Amino acid sequence: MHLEALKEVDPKLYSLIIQEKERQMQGVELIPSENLVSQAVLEALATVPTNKYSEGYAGKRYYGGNEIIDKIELLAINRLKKLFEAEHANVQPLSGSPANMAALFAFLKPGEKFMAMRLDMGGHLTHGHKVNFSGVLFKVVHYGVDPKTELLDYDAIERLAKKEKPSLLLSGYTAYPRAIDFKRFREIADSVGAYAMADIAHIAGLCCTGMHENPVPYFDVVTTTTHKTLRGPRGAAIMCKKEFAEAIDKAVFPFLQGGPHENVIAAQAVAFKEALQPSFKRYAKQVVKNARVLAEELASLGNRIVSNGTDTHLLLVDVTSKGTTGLEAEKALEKAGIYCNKNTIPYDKRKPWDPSGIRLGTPAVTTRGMKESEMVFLAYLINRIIENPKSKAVIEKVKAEIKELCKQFPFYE
Ligand code: DSN
Repeated sequence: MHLEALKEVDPKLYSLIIQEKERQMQGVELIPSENLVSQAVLEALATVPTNKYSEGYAGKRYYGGNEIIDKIELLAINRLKKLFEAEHANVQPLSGSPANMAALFAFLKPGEKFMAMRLDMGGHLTHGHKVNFSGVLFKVVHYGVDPKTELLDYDAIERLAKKEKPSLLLSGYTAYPRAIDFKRFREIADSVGAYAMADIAHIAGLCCTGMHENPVPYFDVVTTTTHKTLRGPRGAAIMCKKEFAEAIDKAVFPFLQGGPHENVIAAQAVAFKEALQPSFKRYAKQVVKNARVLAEELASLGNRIVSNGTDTHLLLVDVTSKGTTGLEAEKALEKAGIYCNKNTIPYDKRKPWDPSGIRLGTPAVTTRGMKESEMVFLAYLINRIIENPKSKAVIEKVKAEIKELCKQFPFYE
């Protein structure tokens, strides 16, 4: 990183950024919603479009001087459309929650009903949780997973949709490890006259590479963040059918947001170009392979894996099967330089602040070049900590092993 000016102007902040870079490089990032952007994406983020106000859209801005910005934004839009075979794309949402807010408001009036997965079974706050705008401003009917298989039960979802007749059916999750049958969701939505919406924030990088079904061509609206499996800057996008383009664009601006962050949009354009390369397909394939191996190895060491496995980049481990809790495991792993997050498991008997599970994912470690053999080793180290969360000696030993492993996979030189 070339940060000479920052170092001179603000040595304190410079030092904190260097410390954070070292933390990222000396630890293993297994939070499934995180990734490591390329040097090119980082460079685009730190560029002069950050200086520009560009409320509005290409060709129709509320400020002068947007000739080049229009080209940057259109480059991002066109690359994203190509990546997902989208009819229309909006790259201005600042992050996932505003993207979902704009999409919901484009299709629903306050008080209208939509159907989505419960947060504690793998949904998201913006999928109708009562403390979130989505649960306060709309009527929400929640579905969950089957208590035995911990899988989506499409027949049960269809029965609920027929009974409740929602105006919109939302699929796509933050903690569901298995493949989603988007075609079935489209059919269910059609059978009750509901709009079909998907939030593919987690699996976008898998959807655009054929590693997961891509709902964009046949769903009414699809939201995504750009910083998870898609490996771009922290931001979001909405893709929709042409007929809904105006409603979506108006819901983002002027309804919800003001000036878009054009430096982020520039960095998105770079990430979308990267995702269009054959190497990104290989990356996504390895992400899924790594997650499968991590799940299998943890299972073979006696850990209960929710739904018995994974088809995606993430897995949920019920750590109570080893006598610890999600919070205790997360903290102990953190001390050893392994980052993950505590997570509820379906029908969790524990509370969200200290649930029964941890959520692990492979996007970031795969970006660093780790493969199946490293996943086997990581599973062994994770299991050591899960079995001994209170042992300082075990944590120190694992921390040293993690540091050694990370040295073999440098990323930002
Ligand atoms: N924070 C994201 C995640 O970790 O899945 C969802 O918003």
